[in-house]
Amino acid sequence: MPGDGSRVCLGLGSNLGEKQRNLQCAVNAMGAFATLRAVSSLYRTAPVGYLQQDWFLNAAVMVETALAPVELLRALLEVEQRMGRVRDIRNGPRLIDLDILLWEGLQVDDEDLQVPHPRLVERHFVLAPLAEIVPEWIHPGTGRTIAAHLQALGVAEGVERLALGAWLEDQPAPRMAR
Ligand code: PH2
Ligand code: MG
Ligand code: MG
Repeated sequence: MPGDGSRVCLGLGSNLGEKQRNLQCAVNAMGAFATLRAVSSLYRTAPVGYLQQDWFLNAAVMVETALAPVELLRALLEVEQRMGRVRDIRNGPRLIDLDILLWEGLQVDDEDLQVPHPRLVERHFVLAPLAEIVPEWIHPGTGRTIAAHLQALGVAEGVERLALGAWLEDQPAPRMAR
């Protein structure tokens, strides 16, 4: 559905199981309700918030979707669930985490959904991949570009870009269990 939806940036993260496959599987699953427009590199990142866990793979994508924000949130949570995500520890280990980061031309401040993502500007593991795909997008809360926010964070510690090229196509993603 080219051109008939909103442009939305999503953050992806995984630190359990086959991390890269989990990210690939999630992006594939999103094809049911969104069109992929841009994909960042993969990043190997040290855990933030809850430290007693494995390192993460993080990435960001830009999609176009005709869904409303709450509908997209529900669709992403459903992908997480169908892939087998279990929620226990806050900020703890996760098979797959799919977050709405930015929505072109829109801000949302509901109990269940805040866009832009409230912790976006302080998280290197989010800003580094995001700045690859939408460096010039303006954060509506701060008026600054994503590239400026990344620069403001300074030296990246524990955030390593992996030179994997087209990581999405590297291997076929497995089908999801229903
Ligand atoms: N996600 C969190 C908490 N901490 N740390 C890294 N490195 N990457 C994440 O995606 C991440 C995190 C909560 O969603
Ligand atoms: Mg998250
Ligand atoms: Mg999340």
